[in-house]
Amino acid sequence: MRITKLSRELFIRNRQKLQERLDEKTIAIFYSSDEYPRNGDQIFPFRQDSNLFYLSGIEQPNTTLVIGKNFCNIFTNKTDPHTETWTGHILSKEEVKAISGIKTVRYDSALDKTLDNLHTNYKLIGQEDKRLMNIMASLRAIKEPQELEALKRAIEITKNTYLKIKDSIKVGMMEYEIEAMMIYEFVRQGTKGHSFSPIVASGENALCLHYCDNDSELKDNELVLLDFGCEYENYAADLSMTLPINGVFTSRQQEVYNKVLEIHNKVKQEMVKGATINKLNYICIGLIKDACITLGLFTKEDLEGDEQIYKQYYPHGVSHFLGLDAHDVGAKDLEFLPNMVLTCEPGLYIKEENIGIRIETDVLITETQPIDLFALVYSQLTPQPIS
Ligand SMILES: [Mn+2]
Repeated sequence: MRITKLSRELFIRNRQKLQERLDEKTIAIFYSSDEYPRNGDQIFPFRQDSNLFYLSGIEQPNTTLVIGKNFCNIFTNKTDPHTETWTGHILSKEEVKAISGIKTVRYDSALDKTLDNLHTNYKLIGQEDKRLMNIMASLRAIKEPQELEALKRAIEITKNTYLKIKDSIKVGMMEYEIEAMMIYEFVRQGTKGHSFSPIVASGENALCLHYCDNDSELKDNELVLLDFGCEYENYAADLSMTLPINGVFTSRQQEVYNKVLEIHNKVKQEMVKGATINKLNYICIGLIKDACITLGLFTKEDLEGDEQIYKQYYPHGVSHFLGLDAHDVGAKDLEFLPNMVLTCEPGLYIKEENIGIRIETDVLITETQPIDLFALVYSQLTPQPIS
């Protein structure tokens, strides 16, 4: 079993924060992810449920956390030498205790009886409970120092990878060759891989927002849009960059790119304490509409006739929370507080001109100015600064 490098103080603190929000009469139950069969005797790679990891740090299946205001038990698999021969070490009770900081570790054979007993005096709730999930989202949105370190490391590795890719892109390469560089660099730098399916979208492929076939040839005079990030200690990076394949933008590509970059910078400045994703979307859509008019995609009169007309050029939102999930928990009306991390990702997609451009970086909310955690890569990325 994988053992997290994050220390138990984080998980102890996370549980305390949840316990402060639970009432005396409620017990919350968090289950680990299942192992999903792939084919034959193969299973998909195991990824722990994000809430269970956040509260315990335990990375194995068949784990259940039962937590109340003044109660905390964790249930795990009994160590079994036969299984261990084939699939590796199963954590002992002592190890679970050491990783999670939970004092009462029990085998999962005792779970049903424990829940039956608790049921008589408490209300038992699980991940289907909306209020509990809202609490988890508001807790997970604000990062503890150890979480920020993990996120920064994920971003650093993604940045290093991007810089290598940027210098090797050539006309005639296949998209999957770039995907191969991503996974090579991620694993070589000590991560388990991607935090989501990577997008390497050249030419018209960039018009499909979640394109991930990555099997086309990179052609002269076209752009390639990369949207990818690694996962480090279960924390996700998320970066989108768009480059001219032959190294030089056409003047039209440059014009559209500069608009997206300008919008990215403007929206990023609004990522301050008290703002919300809803507010960023509102600001971004205003900027997109103006940009579309300037770029000649539609006129002011067209917009007056159909205020949704911009959606064919910009059909997605500008930001999402980032953390244990690439599209992390956190509502669109959740007010920003220091130590939240969100993406900033405006784009423009012009089908008739074969242009799809998105610029996305990861931004830390602070007491004062937002900090672009990709700032370094960003300055090196810009093929030509806005004039
Ligand atoms: Mn994103």
